[in-house]
Amino acid sequence: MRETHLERLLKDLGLEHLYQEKLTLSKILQIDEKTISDEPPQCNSDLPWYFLKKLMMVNVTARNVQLTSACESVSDPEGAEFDLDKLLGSLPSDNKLNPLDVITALFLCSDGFVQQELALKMSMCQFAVPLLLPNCGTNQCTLMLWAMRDIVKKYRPSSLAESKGFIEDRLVVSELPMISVVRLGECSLSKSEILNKLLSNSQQYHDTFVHRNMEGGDCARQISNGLTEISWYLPCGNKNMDVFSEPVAVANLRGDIASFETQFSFLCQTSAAVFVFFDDLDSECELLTNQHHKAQIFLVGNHQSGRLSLDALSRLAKKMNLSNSQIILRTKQMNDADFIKSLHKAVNNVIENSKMKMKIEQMADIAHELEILVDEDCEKCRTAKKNADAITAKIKDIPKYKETQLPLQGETWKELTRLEKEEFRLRKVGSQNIEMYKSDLQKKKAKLRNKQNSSEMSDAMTCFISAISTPSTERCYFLKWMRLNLDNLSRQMLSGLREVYKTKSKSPENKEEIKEIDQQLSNSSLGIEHFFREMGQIYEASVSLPETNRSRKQLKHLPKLCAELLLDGLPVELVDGDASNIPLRWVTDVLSQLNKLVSPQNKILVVTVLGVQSTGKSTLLNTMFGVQFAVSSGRCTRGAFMLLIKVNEDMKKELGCDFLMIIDTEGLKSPELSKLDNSYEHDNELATLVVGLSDITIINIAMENSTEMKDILQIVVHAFLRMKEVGKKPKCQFVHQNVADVSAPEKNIRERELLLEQLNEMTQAAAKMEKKEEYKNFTDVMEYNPDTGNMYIPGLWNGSPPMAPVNAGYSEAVYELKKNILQVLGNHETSANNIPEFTEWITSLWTAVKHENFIFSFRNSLVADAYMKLCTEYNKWEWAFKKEMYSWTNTAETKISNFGNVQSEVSDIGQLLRKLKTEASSELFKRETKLLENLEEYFKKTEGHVYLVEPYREDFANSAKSLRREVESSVYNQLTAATDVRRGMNEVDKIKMNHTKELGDRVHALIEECRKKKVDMTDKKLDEEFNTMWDKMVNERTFPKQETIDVMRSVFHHLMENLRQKGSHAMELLNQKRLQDCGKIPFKYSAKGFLNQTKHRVLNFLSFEDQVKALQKLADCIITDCSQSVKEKVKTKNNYHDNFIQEILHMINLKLENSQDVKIPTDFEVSLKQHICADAAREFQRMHEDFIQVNDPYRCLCQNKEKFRANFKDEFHERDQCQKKAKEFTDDCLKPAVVKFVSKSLGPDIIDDMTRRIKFSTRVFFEYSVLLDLIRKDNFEVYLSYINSYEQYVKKWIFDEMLELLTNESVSEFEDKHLRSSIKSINDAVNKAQAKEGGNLQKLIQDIRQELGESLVISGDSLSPFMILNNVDPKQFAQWLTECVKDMAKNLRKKFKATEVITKLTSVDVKPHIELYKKLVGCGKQCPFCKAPCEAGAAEHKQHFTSFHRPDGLGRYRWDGNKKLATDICTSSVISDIRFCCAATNNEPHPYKEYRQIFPDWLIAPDTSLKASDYWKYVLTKFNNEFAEEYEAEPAEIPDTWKKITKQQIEESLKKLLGEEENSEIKKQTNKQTKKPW
Ligand SMILES: Nc1nc2c(ncn2[C@@H]2O[C@H](COP(=O)(O)OP(=O)(O)OP(=O)(O)O)[C@@H](O)[C@H]2O)c(=O)[nH]1
Ligand SMILES: [Mg+2]
Ligand SMILES: [Zn+2]
Ligand SMILES: [Zn+2]
Repeated sequence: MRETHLERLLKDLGLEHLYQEKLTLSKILQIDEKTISDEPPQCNSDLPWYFLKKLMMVNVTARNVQLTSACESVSDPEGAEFDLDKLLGSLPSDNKLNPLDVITALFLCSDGFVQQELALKMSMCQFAVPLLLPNCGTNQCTLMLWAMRDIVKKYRPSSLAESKGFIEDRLVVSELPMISVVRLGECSLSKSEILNKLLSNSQQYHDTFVHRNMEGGDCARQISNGLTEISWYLPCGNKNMDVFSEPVAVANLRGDIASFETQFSFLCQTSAAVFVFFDDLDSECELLTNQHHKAQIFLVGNHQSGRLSLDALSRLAKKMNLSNSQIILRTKQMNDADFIKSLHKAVNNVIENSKMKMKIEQMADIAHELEILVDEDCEKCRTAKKNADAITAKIKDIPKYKETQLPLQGETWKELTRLEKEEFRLRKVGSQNIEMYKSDLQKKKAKLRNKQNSSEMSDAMTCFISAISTPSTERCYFLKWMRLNLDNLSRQMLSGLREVYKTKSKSPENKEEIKEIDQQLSNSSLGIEHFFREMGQIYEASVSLPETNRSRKQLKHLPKLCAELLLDGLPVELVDGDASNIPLRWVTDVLSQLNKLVSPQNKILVVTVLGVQSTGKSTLLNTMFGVQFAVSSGRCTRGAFMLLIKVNEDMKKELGCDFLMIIDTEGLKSPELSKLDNSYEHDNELATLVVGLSDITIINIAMENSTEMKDILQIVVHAFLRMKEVGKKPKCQFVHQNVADVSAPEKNIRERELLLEQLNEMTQAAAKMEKKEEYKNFTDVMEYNPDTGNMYIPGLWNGSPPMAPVNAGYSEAVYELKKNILQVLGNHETSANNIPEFTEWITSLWTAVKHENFIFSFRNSLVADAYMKLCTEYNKWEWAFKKEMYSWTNTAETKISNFGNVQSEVSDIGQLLRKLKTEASSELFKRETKLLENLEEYFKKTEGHVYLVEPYREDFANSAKSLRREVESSVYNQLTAATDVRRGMNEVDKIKMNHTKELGDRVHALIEECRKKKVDMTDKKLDEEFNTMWDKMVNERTFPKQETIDVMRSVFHHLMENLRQKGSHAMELLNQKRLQDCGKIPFKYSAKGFLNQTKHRVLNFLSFEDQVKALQKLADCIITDCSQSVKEKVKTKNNYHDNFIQEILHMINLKLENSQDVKIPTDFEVSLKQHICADAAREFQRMHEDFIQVNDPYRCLCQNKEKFRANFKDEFHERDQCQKKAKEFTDDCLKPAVVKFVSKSLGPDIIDDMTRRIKFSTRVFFEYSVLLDLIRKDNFEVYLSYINSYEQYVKKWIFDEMLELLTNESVSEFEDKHLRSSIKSINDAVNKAQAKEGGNLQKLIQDIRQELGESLVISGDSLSPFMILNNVDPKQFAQWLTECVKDMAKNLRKKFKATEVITKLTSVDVKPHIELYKKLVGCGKQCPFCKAPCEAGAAEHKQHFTSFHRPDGLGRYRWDGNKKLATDICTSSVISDIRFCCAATNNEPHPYKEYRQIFPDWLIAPDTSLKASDYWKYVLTKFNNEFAEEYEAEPAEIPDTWKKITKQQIEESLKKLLGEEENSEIKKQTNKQTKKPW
């Protein structure tokens, strides 16, 4: 019937499926809803999980597993009546469970690793652990040897009390005497309770064994009879406290020995003494007499029970040959204390005298003899042990072993680390050529890697790798065995050293000694992490081999192995604390394998801990998450370890991640200690990395060393400040440990304020060091709430170790902390990183850390990505803004142009302008607000890492504002200009109108006259009549000439205003030469003002001649641009407007401001402006005169003479002129208007189309595309023109590229669209006008015009000839008009198709290439050293940056002495100790490191990848001679490593930069249907 017992219980507990399947570690460690819920258990099936949850957090209350609901339901309301039955009824019901049953059931349902974990945690709680586990299903029991393997305890036996030494041992291998306690028959004494009392010292009682007076202890045991538990008493070396002065194991068999003979026999064979408890016995008791005992038997009877037959007892004693001392009776006079005293005496006696000591490991043999199972007997466990033993058996001397078997991680790896860091830091470069030096370092590195590769893999590593390639369970056993073995090997050595280290480090006087010990500690430690570290090195070295290499291929699978282990919950070393480095390639590949294993469930959140050495960081994490980071007193964790914890489905959504990654770190050293070995740097690196990686950082502060903490906080604050700067927002949680008082939180308010004060102070100090003085408070650096950001945790031990259990308060507080942390993580302010992103963080953080100046060195492709996304979005908004404003302005302009010709609600054009300006402002405001809102919305997103670009947010907001300002001023200018032009035209129009009217009158008079003549009027005659009339009219009328203005004078006036702010010298220079005389010969700068400025020439900088050349080049460039712009203006055939010259002057100013490499001498500026203005003035004058000429009323009249004549004749003959006039109207009025409309609208369309393509989407992609195209051409001349005339080059490039992309069809499609729309508005207008009753042709046309007033500009001038028509039927005219318009559309369409794209591009109003250029060329600033263009995306940015710095030689820099082109690259120079001179430093040498003092708005990030500049290295290497010749210098000395860079590599990497986006772009575009292939 027992079977059903077990089954029933398991079912009750909901464990039945696990009996076969077994519970695994990853299952109990995973984070699920129960983790953070405080719900008490509701039903029996909750109990095991409740117990597990508490136990895993080492909570001593874990065994109190009862359903609270059972008690609550019977609790009576206040004042209920007395009811005896009810009171009795509320006594324990049989629904309750004995804790032992729960424990037994759990052990039965767990795999070996969970059992180990259970036993370990139970022993930490000072609970007895199962020694023999019964299985009432099979009637067998198992010796739980494996389960107890993990328990290590430290104690001090009396022999060491003096010396203060101690013993640290794994209990299963300690030889200890064991005392067993068993029961024979019924017994009224609770032997468990008595044992507890025996083992507790007087101050503190602890329930080691579950006993009947405990909660649930009285419930009938269902499956735990036969359970034998074991516990240990371990002394602390204090006579007053120790119950026993020597260690002793205590076993306790549950149940009657009569039923559990096997167990009893086992105990008799293994114990030093067996205490048999009984109430009553029979003298024949064979059970006792038949045994062949090794153990001394004690009989313990309870005389108080009254059932004891003394007679039988004495007979039995005789039979068994027992002495008096072996019989202990609880007599009537005895109380508990007395009774326990006598027991104590007996036990003490045994401990002191017995020779019978046995390791639990040895008990396995006895178990075998008794056919007791041993948990270690399983096949997998045995093979694993064999494998592990094979490796560890060979270890004799740890340092030597490491040298021979794990050789790669030794000095070679450390040396590699040194080289790597030097490559980034360039501390020892001295006066050498940087690039040569770097090249040397790289060669040295390659050599070391070669050396690593040259040796065969050691035996140990071969065995190790083959053993971890076994299936999962066996591998886990193997690793555990390795850990146990290695730990056993090094423990003695290490625990001693650690203790010494701990004491010495408290008073670091003897520094050398401490350093020595530290070194020894690191030398003598050998754990599995060293084997994995070696694996990493083997892998890293193999990666430097060619891909086809055989051994590289063979090692390819290593990362996957390691990834699997990580998934199994093994802590994997992230930072090697000895070498102080991360094997980046290894870690990256492991993580990417991990990603493959778990994708798409690959989101992780990271929890890390930082704090002083040995302050219980690892303990805290272990308690919190139930994991097993190495824990020990004294210096223990080295470097940093990462560990994965699964998040269960039910919590994934809440936490927003699939895994938690826990990172445990090496304790930071106190300043005293760090001074010894300069580990300050190491600590700093580690803290920065860890904070950078974490989503939440636990700052562990142990109260007793809060002063030390203060200094360490400095490091932490630095790390946070750096993260703030690079855009990561880690959260932090301060944990104050060893705060005993319950009132701590209140008492600690003051404490907290103090902490915040200190943090603020430190923030200021750190900010100063990082040159970020704007940070004044800790809260500026991160979100920190002193109230919620602090947790107080009482001491770990309740009492003094080793006998102290873990403090329940500790466990509870840690649980609170855990809930708190999970809750903070669950606040989805930002979405969790996925594994590749996390890897990216590791890489970029670590590379930046390797640089000295972290903040400026940090570059992260995630940030770059996020920035790019933001740019792309912003560009879209910006373009939408501009486009809408274009079309608004178009309409407004049309309104102005039509003013006077169509009716308007305002009578005065000035009023119209004011009205439009107001409208413009509100339009702009509306759109600016929209843009800012978009930005706001964008930053609210949680995905896409928007928080990373938070620092750039202001740039974009400012850009939006400046965009508004810019567009506003340009719209105002445009409107004003249009108004002014219209005003001018108004006069002319009026005159013309009068003329036409008069002419009309005269023509009609003439017709009358001719008709009266009654003669046949031949055409000739009519002509003559008309001519006479015409001449007469022309003679009679006076035609006032339009006055021309003196453009030159006006221009001079503006130039003077412009130069006034430059001071009197400029004005003097301006007045020295007449503007009319300027600009007639090509501009040549004579450098008068320049000569006396340069006193000496300096190394590495533009020579005087070069500067003059540079100025000349600048001038040429500006002149070209300006004359281009003037030409554009002239082409519009508009009247001159003062705005024009102002625009030109503004343009010059901008360009001069942008040129940073040379100081602009005043005389240069003045003469350049004179030159350009004079030229422009002449052009504008001509334009102005042309305009006057074209619009001259007399000329216009004459121009239309023939038309008038024809009209006259038609009228005379009363011919039907409808068709003809309709055609004329169409051709003369509508067509130009339509063409103009189309041309105005075409530009934005083309831009629309272009910006959808990657290369024109953002500044950076544009730059990449240009570079990619350049390298494809790979032609010296092309490079040269790119480098030396960037603006011109890219302008042309954009234009060419557009021509390439635009086809005739695509463009005419856009045109067609607008054509159709304008035809539609014409037709609508005609229909509307026609619908109006009455009127004549003039009226009709006027109506049509009115209708079109906002969309098309139909010039009044062209209307003239119609004005004299009388007898045209409007209806018919309208009909014809519709026909003609149809024809016109057809013709125009044909014409559009036939016109070359290039012609269109140059004639459209908004020039797409110029607009694109403006958008893509960025701010136009160039790196002050190498001239690489800035690639910032926001128009208004505080800081310029670029990712493609070039060797200075490409920018004409050469060494003064030998004239060789320089190879230095800004990215390296700025971290070296080299100095530079230039105009900005007044030609005084200035350290590169402090370049920001001179160029504060440039950010030159040290090259983190050491790859970005490869592009230009390649170019200089390939065209070294050509450049040298061109620049009149000697060829550069090319470092060897440069020569290895190939064109393909560069092309590939650029393609990748573009390509990734290319794909996503294509995806995005599929629904937008673009017809052209990209
Ligand atoms: N008395 C006391 N001991 C503690 C407490 N917390 C941890 N310990 C013990 O302190 C020792 C060091 O704990 P660890 O968790 O290894 O400390 P750590 O900060 O990880 O140490 P390192 O990694 O070497 O810097 C262990 O023996 C712990 O049992 C505590 O609150 N009070
Ligand atoms: Mg630790
Ligand atoms: Zn540069
Ligand atoms: Zn810039």
